Amino acid sequence: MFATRRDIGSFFSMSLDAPQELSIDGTAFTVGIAAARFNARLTDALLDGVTVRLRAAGVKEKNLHVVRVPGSNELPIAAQLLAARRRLDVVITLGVLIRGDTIHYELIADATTHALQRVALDAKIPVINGVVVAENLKQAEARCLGKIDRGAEFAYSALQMAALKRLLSQ
Ligand code: DLZ
Repeated sequence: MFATRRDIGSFFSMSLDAPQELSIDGTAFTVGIAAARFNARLTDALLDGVTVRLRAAGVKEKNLHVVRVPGSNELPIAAQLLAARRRLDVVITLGVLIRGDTIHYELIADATTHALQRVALDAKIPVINGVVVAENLKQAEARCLGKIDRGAEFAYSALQMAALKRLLSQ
């Protein structure tokens, strides 16, 4: 079942506790996923984490639409094209940006974050910002391959937002 109004309302209260995971039924959801190829080993791990969690929630294989783009910079346009082509409940964008010798990564991180918000608001479809921004490879690995399962977290955010969209579109 979708989360109820009361369940969703509870997300808006501030708390220092980690949010308790709700069981959200994803069997009716259609999900678009755009994943960068840059830092492929890490991005592929994020993609695995996301799809495992979505399937566990009941999202059907035929309702998972995955596209790949060169790097995180291309995620907003991919999200926009996905949103325009299909009737989606949510789009998840995945990338890994690691600090280099220049500020290039900061520019991409900023521009991508703003553009993803714009796509979401223009298309009226939730867009999950699943771009891991890390200071170094070790930090990125901890978030994509290690104890911190960002993929599962992004999938859970997507399920919550898909449920909210359905609820408020009724
Ligand atoms: C060029 C570039 C660099 C230096 N670093 C990353 C990165 O850490 N993560 C990532 O996803 N993409 C990177 N890119 C590629 C850009 O996102 C983009 O694909 C190119 O600038 C072409 O527009």
